[in-house]
Amino acid sequence: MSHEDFPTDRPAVVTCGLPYANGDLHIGHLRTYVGGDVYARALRKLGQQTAFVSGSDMHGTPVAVNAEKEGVTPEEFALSYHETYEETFPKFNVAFDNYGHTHDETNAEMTTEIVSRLIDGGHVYEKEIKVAFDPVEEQPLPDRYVEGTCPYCGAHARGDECDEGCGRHLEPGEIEEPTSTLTGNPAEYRDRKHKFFRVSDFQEYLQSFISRLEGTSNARNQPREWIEGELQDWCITRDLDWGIDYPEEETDLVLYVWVDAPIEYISSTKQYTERVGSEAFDWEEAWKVDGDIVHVIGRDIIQHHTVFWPAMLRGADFDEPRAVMASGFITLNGKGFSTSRDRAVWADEYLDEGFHPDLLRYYLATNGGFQQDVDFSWERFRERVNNELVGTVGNFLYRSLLFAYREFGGTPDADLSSEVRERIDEAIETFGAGVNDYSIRQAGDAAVRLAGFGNEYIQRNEPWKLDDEDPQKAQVIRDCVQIAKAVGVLFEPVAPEKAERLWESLGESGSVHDVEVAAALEPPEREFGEPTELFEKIPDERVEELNAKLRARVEESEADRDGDDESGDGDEDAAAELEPLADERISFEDFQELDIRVGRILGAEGIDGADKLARLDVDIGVEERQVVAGIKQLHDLDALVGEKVIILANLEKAELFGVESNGMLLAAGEEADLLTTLGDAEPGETVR
Ligand code: B3M
Ligand code: ZN
Repeated sequence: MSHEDFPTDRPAVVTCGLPYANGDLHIGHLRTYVGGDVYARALRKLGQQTAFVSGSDMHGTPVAVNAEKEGVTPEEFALSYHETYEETFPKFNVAFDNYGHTHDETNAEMTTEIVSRLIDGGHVYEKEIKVAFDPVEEQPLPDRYVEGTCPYCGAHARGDECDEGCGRHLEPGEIEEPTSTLTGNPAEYRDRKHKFFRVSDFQEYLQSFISRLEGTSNARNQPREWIEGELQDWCITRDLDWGIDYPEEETDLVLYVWVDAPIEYISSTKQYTERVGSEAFDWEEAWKVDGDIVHVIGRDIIQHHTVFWPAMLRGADFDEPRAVMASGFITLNGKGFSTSRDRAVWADEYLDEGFHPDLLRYYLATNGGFQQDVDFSWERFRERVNNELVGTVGNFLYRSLLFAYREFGGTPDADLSSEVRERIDEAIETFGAGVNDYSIRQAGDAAVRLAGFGNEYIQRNEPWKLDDEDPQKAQVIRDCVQIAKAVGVLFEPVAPEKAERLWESLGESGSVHDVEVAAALEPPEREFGEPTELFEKIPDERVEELNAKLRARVEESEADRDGDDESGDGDEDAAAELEPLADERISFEDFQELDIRVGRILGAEGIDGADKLARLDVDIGVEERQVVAGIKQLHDLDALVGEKVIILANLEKAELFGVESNGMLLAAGEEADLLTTLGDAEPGETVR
């Protein structure tokens, strides 16, 4: 069952999953926000009336727990992150029409209205359930305040989700062997009265909803299993002070964070209407009558968006989502991001390194399909920027516009050839089909491919070899300027700022943000100035430098964690967990490529300014090496002199805190227990 293609004559709302106002953003978080922004811009390019909204998720135990750790109120804590997010998104050209938060009045009112409608409709009931309690503190332990074992898969689970195992939403009382995350005390289950939303009232509806739902296939298929089986009702209240009060009666319960969070999608749209007027965008038309609602989320929250949320909307008599686009996970150099280990590229850090936001947008939007997992590495980033943005897009634009400027002072007087018209038409079509398939990669690639065609076209026609009098010369350049203009229009969703610069250098008036795809075929301006390069190459050394920085940071933070554990207030769970064995085997040849040597420490000293790093001089027989290692606080450096150690000698060089590291000291475990030999192997002998 499919909806009418975009553009429709209904208002569209594109939403992004609300970030918990709970910590700094890294580039992994940005994937869904960039994705949502590209999608909203692409819809507008097709002429679709679109509002793009989101907001910060202020409530819930993740916020409450962290605020408590920092000794501030949840409100102060969440607001400060909210403000950071509000500033950060625009820096990446993620331009929400409205970015609110769940703790404001609009959302409190909207939530009260919707929950009251569910109550009035008879979809909410009270039930006595088991709730985890800290018996020492006499405190209820909702959600993340409790951890234990998942009853479904046996994995370690925290609060309301099994985030390390089967990924299921967990209801209060379900976690086995519960302990308090605050005190470490074993928790006990006590009877408490809570409110439940009868999701099972909507089973039949949800089954038909899912058959209509568009978006990425993970979001359309995964819910089937839940919806076919017996639907569990959903506990919508919590024993917490922080949240929106349960309406209509005197209780000390607040609503579960997952009730008021998605409602912010509606509240945020309403705030947008309040700002621009309902002629410009009518939130009620979109949410209550007939709109095209597209949710862009991470794949870990598919169940909330395809089961609980549509049931709530239906129960409260609102319109249903048209599509859910669920992104895959993102890794960094093949391993998960870890905010606690500082193993991340932070959003601010990326910008501080001087990289343009559109480069990252391009990477995130087109490096694989939206629902596929994506790996980020500085190496791959450099490769894609240099080959695709500099080599294909930038190269075509610069060479053709420079030629046009020098020879014709702008666009030559000639008609567009039918070959190029058709090729641009095809690009517009691919772009539109990408939008309708919810493939931002396809929409984003359309411009890059067109630029690739432009390169091939100018190369094949060699206008530089043609005589000034030859009309063919004007023709080829006229075509190239048109291709450049079309690239600007079609690349705007992915690289808005770069596209705007191109637009200006084409002498176009107005903004490329405001034009639709048809502008790609409108005649270019007759005159324009000398173009400048749109993209710059990233040198190899930058990649080495950035990787080394990341490595140093992770080492610093691991050493930090060790320090914390020693003082006894660290996370218990980090203490002695063994990493699982690697899945993949390597060949003997691969192993032989590692040049591992016996070494002897000749000198060791701490590096000024770095808490954890030490500089070592190591004799490895064939030569002396300077090696940097994160052992400053873990060993008595003076006592290490004369000790035999093991060095990976052919690791690429890195610079850590301004000191070159030429090799790696091998060590085991969190305490950096140094490897040595049992016998009398001499420095320089190889380990095999
Ligand atoms: N605040 C973040 C998450 O679980 C959560 C999203 C809410 S979307 C309505 O990814
Ligand atoms: Zn599980």
